[in-house]
Amino acid sequence: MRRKLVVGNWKMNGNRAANASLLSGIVAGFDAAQVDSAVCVPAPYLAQCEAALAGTPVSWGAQDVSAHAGGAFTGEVSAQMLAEFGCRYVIVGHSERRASHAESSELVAQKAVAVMGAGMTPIVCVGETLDEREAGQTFVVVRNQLGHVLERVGADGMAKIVVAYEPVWAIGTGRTATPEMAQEVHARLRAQMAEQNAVVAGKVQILYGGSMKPDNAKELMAQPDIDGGLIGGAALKAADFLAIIHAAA
Ligand code: 3PY
Repeated sequence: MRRKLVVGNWKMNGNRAANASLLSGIVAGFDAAQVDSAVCVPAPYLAQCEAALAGTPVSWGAQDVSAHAGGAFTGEVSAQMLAEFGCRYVIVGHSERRASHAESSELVAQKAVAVMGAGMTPIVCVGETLDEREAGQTFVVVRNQLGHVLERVGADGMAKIVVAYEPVWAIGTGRTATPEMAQEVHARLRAQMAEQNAVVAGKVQILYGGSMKPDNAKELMAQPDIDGGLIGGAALKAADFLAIIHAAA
């Protein structure tokens, strides 16, 4: 039985005062022993998360990482640096980065390897655009995106990743995939992993992301292959984030 995992993706939001009340609100209301939870925050707030969340059941992490270990890469943050701040998870390949920073699936795979090399768990995002869905290309696109990562991490490494299916057309648009649409893709992703190792594939958490909210979370997470959520806007309000966590429990 896979544990549910609910991860907040704060994106480029927050300030020290707002973060403090959001984090304390989450900790105060988090009582779902059956659910794993984390917040992935802008890098400058990792120290604040470490101070607020260490010793609580809520984990924290980052939203991106450099594929390089160190050196002349102005503006980049290495996996080792994130690990020093106690990060458990690092999102890689979010569609906003694939689109606005031209991140290729190969680069995303290298980032996943860097994250694992520093002892953390990459949350590997995959997802199709509206044009790709309408052209019937959804499964081809997500298979290719995940395939790059699987090729690099191998069957053993696969046990140490989390996958997030985030249809691009559902991100920041208020549109959500129906539970059946999402389940269909999640099942395909798991089947793809099972080609490498069925036992391990059965253990990998596959999250749904893309406008998951308190009012649609339960139905989505009731699907057999949807093991939690990667939450955008609803992760910025403690009450909404907690409602999603409770829907997962
Ligand atoms: C969203 O729900 O908007 C997301 O992009 C979550 O990562």
